[in-house]
Amino acid sequence: MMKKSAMRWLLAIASAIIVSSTAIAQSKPNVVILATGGTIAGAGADVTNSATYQAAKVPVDKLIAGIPQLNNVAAVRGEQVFQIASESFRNDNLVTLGKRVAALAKQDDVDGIVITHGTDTTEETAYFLNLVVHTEKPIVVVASMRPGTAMSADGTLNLYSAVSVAGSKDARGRGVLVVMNDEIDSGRDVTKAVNIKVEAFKSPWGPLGLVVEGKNYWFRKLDKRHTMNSEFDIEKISALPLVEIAYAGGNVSDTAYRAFANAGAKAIIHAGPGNGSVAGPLVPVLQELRGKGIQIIRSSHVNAGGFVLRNAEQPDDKYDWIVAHDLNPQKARILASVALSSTQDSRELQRIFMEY
Ligand code: DAS
Repeated sequence: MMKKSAMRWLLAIASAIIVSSTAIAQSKPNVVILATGGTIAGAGADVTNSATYQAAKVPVDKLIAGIPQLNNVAAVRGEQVFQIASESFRNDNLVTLGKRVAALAKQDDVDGIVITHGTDTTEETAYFLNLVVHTEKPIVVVASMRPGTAMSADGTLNLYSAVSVAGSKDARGRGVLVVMNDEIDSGRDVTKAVNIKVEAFKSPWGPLGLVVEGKNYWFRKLDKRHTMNSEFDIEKISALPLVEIAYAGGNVSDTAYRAFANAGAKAIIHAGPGNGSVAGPLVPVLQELRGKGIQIIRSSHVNAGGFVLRNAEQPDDKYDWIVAHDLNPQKARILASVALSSTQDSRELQRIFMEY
């Protein structure tokens, strides 16, 4: 018969363990992982296949089970929102994802959200969420350049870092973030600059910070409007208007621009060389399309950081055109799509391009 003192001692130990494990559980942030597909969920035939594989194969629960260390930084649960390669994202995928993120961000039992995504359009989704989700909570988009089946796969550490950042109090209020290759970038600025290296993502004006072994090191904050300070709200968006991108270099013709106009585009992003330059013969065509009510937005496809200055390359005031400021064509399309869901006024649109 165990002595009463020993029983009391055991009960005291047991209750201390329960209290401490509850405290630890409560001290860990709750992070939800929304999986959409991409290489981070990819699988190749052999460990040497770092570039030959099928994207969007591994389900979110398997991604989470593959990194038991996630439990050291957060209480994690997953949802499979889509299972697609991100080049196949449509506007309605953006709206569906945005509404799910906004709904989760409102929940008291959610401290941060991670979105696993393909690298091809990470920059578009991250910018879209930055514009339309009203929350201070960290929202982190994460991808990988190699499938989890490859040697030196980058997805495991990227996802661990992303969950760690999403559960960090010091990541709150910084806008939507992209965590890749130890960097914490702004969803507004970052773009996929190289399509075959692990160091694939670049922000023309630099990252916001670094994350190393689960610790964040911040260097700057995003100056442009975002999330809580955005005039756009996913809860007021049911569909995005059609905005198309026409890529222009030498020997450009008006074929694409006219085809987009005939297809009902509300705006055409002119992805021009240099300062969003417009070839002489194209100017009257864009003026004609503007006259039909289509917004013309001059962007630059220079890859290390475009910066289109209003009235510098073209008399934008005279033609009633818009400049995309430092947004690349694919980001300009996202902002134009969101902005056109609330205004058709070109002066208002130009304000929006300078503020977001
Ligand atoms: N096709 C790419 C995508 O899904 C694969 C990747 O790099 O994630 O964006």
